[in-house]
Amino acid sequence: MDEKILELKKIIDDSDNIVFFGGAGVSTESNIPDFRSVDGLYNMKYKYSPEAILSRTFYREHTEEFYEFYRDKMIFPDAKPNKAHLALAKLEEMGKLKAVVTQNIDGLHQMAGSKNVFELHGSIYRNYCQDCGKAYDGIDIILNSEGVPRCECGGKIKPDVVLYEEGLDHKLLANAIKSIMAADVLIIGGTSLAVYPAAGLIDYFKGSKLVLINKEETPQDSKADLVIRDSIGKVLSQVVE
Ligand code: CNA
Repeated sequence: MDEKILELKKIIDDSDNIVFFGGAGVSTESNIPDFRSVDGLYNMKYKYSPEAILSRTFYREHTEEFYEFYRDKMIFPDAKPNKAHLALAKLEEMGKLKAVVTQNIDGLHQMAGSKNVFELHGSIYRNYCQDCGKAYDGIDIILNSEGVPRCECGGKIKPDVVLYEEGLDHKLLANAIKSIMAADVLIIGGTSLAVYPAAGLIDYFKGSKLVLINKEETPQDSKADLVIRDSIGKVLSQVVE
């Protein structure tokens, strides 16, 4: 086993108070593209950047185009949890991992069996009517509609995902911060740490070991006790059997 993987294994073996903070890179091995790596959404041919399309202004002014992109690029109905999601669920089951704080909206952590998941940016599996507030669970209502999905009352249905220019849910944010503050080990993985305020949450960590697993360099690498620049599924599946 590689030296760094052995070091991570020891950190995990020695702690029963771990929190994981992750992003889109956790799901690329489930074939969901992230925004920033070489084969991420940024490098595909779109008229606008993902951030522009997934903004509140764009949603309001070009709702139909928003949905075109959203159906095509944000919903992956066949995606299955990968080795990273499964390893994290296992660590929670073993009583070692206390929470997953994720920027992802794909629901794959829960699908893998994780229970305590803070979805900072919401979930594609929840939607609601902007007029009457009726909740629509699941992705079928979006996938089986054309153009702008409508509620039975006629109102627009909006996904319960946090768009750029929108704030995070206060209670959820406070609970995610609380879990990070209480952790002894924080493992950060599959995130460019470029999207705020989510990326700022790691500043609340006061524990003993900060681990960063990411394919590319991040602005926070220098703060970490251990940096592993590799695929997160490959790394976590080696340390969690
Ligand atoms: P990002 O900015 O796209 O960065 C992803 C990072 O992960 C990059 O630095 C990559 O190098 C790295 N990476 C990619 N694959 C792997 C891998 N297999 N192992 C290790 N590292 C890898 O994504 P962030 O999450 O940091 O950005 C925040 C945005 C992207 C959030 O608002 C998300 O909601 C949004 N997003 C979510 C999904 C999803 O739910 N799966 C998909 C695409 C974008």
